[in-house]
Amino acid sequence: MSKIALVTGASSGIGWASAVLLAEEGYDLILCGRRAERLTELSQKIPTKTLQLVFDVSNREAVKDALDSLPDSWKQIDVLLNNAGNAHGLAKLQDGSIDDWDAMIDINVKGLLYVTKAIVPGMVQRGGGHVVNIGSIAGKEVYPNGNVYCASKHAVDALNNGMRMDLVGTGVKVSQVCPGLVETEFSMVRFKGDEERSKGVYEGFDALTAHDVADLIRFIVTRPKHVNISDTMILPTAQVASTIVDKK
Ligand code: NDP
Ligand code: 8X3
Repeated sequence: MSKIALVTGASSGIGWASAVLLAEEGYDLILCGRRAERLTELSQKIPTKTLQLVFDVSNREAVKDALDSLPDSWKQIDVLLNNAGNAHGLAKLQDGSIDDWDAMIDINVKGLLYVTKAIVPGMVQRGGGHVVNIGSIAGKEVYPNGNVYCASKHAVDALNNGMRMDLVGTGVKVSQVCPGLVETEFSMVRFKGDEERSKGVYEGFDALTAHDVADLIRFIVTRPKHVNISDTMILPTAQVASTIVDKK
């Protein structure tokens, strides 16, 4: 029987690259995101079977409806890649936008939980599966102006550890990947479409590519049954901490 992976945030960046590499490993893919046209474009590049689910992870009903709508032949999900997320804004707490805070908590934390709750009970019932959570270096340390984004990724770090404890003995693996600076649409979203500012984030050093991170995800999900890579951090060689990047 073919293996099935569900990727949230497959319409861009790390999620897109991971879907491509998981297909290379033979997985059929459930591609999730809000931008349907992007998912269609991606599905045309994937040689295995694909199914697209267009929903907002922060909308609890939409998550449930989307996952309930899966045909029976797609319900036995082997790998859940909890990747959808973004930073919204970069400002001192006293100057921050409450709408940005809501977005980050609702998408990065609650969205991850809603999707997990819809899929993990089935994995437990089947006695196997693998949840890979995309955290961040921002979930291991904080940096100035990163306040709520860092808090949301610290929450992912805690949930990753909590999930692994709760799922021990069920056959379900839980792993986290915490990247440093990866050049994707991330900064365009954070800076609300300001191209100049976004480009500046990745200037003067070789940032990670989405493919670099996807390659680590591929490694994690292809380990033997008795091996779980519980937590990882992947950084550009030029980066040693959130605020220490060797820019030329
Ligand atoms: P991108 O902006 O390129 O991709 C983000 C993805 O998340 C898109 O596919 C987007 O799809 C999806 N997404 C965002 N909001 C929602 C939502 N409400 N509902 C459903 N899907 C949503 O960024 P990255 O690939 O870089 O980010 C992926 C993950 O990696 C995030 O969790 C991010 O926090 C994390 N990360 C990124 C780093 C970086 O430097 N780039 C470093 C460390 C971690 P759509 O808009 O179509 O809904
Ligand atoms: C994304 C990396 O440093 O912008 O999680 O927070 S950073």
